Order: sequence, then structure tokens, then C-alpha cells
Amino acid sequence: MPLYNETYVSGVFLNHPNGSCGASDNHCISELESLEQDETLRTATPDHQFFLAFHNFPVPNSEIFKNGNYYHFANLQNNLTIVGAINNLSFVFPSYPPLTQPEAMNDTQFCTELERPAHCRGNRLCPCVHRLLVRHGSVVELILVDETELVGRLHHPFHLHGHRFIVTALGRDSTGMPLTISTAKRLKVNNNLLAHNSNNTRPPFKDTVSIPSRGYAVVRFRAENPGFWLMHCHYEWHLSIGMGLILQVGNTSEMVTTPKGFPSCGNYLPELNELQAFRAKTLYFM
Ligand SMILES: [Cu+2]
Repeated sequence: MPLYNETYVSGVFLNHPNGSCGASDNHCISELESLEQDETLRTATPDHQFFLAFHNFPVPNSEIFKNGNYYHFANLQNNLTIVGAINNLSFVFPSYPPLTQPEAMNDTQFCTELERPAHCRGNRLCPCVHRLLVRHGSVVELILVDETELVGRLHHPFHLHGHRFIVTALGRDSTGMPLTISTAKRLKVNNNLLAHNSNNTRPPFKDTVSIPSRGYAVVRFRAENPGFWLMHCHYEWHLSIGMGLILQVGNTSEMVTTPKGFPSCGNYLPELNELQAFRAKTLYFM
């Protein structure tokens, strides 16, 4: 039984956060065999494939607190201000729910790794509404890579709403080096990322997968549920500071329609000048 001050006692582990898959004392989720088998999903050439590198970036306070923005962040220690991201995009929630207010939506409100907003120059960290758009009924493969700084100290549990996925591979670089997205792309091309688990024809169905520190997970699913679904690290504060994205499955015409009279909402953040004017007025009358 794990204790508070001795979390990892000796023995055989299932999905040790820092263990290597296939070792005699550690077995990964991807090595388990499911009663249910979906060979077509496992072996299909995916219609959509996304490499997703997630980060926690330390960002200087001068960037966070400059005039004219409401940047999200988490302060863990006095001098360390952290912003989460996937592929250098720090997820910001849209100011309305896209599923119930599709009329408020247009494609320019979203960003992807290749379609960054005009205000985000180069490859710098960019706060925006990160969306992956996939066709209804398609096979989607995600390659999730941990590029965070805290090697060995934190493992991020990624959760997908609205679908279940098979975990076809999971692990760390066999050389022991922290994985990067460029290494992952090279290994995937050579199919080495699947080396640990290629014999498992019954990979398990999950909706959350804990990714080994500086390692990776490869998951696949059928995008059969039209709608807007969050995919995010399930440390809630990592989601709130940007470690997430929206998966849009299908066009809005393929989604359930909003019930008549359903409440709507929008952006209630005051303009900065409006807030300053309000504060000045309040102080004057105190
Ligand atoms: Cu996380």
C-alpha cells in the first residue's frame, strides 16, 4: 500500500508515472488487453493525425501584467509565473458556448499551430482559442508529448470529452532522454513509438491517459460524436492556465440543435478603461 511519505514502494507497478513500459517491474496501460477489440481502428491509416507537445512555460511578470490584457497564469512560487500551452498555444475559453450558440462562431476566432492570430508573431507563446477540427466519422490519432521542464516530477493526465480512445503506445524514450516533439515525429515516422506495444491487438479503451514524465502517449478514436469537446490536462489549474484545446467534431449542421429559449451568454469582462473609470468614481464617493 503506498504511503504518504513513501509513494512508490517496491514491487510490480501498473503505469508507474516514471517507469518504462515493458520493464519487468512496470506495465503500462497500453499493455493491458481489452475484452472488446477494434482491429480496424487500431490498424487504419488515420484521417487526422496531430502531434501535440504540452508545456508549462515560466513567463516574466512584465509580460503577464502589461496593460491591455487579461492573461491567465498560476503563481507557484514567488518568482515563477507559469502559463500552460499545447504547441505554443495557451488555450483561452471562447466567450460563449459554441455548441449552444453556433451563430456567434466564425472560424477566425480559433487558432491552430499553423493558423496563429496576427498579434502572435513567430512561434512565441500565444493565448488563443486552440481548436482541432476533424470530420464526423473520421479516425483520429493524437501523439501527446510531454515537453514540460519538471522532468520526473510531474505526470500529466490528459482527458478527452465525448469519446473513448484506445491507447496504442505509451512510454519514454528508450535512451532515457527527455522526449521532444521533433524526436517524437522522427520516431513515429520510423514506427518506433509503437515498438513497445505492437503485439497488443486489444489495446484498452480509456478517456484519460496519464503520460510518463517527458514521455509520450499515442491514442486513437473514432470521431463519432459531433460537437465541441475539451481535450485537456486534468490538473484543473493546468487547464485554467492554458493546457487544453477544443476538439470540434463535424460541422455545426451535424450537431444537436439548441433547445428553444435556451439561455445564452457572452463576454462580461469589462473594458480596461471602463474598470478604471468605475474605480475612480467609487473612490471619489467613498
Ligand atoms: Cu498538466
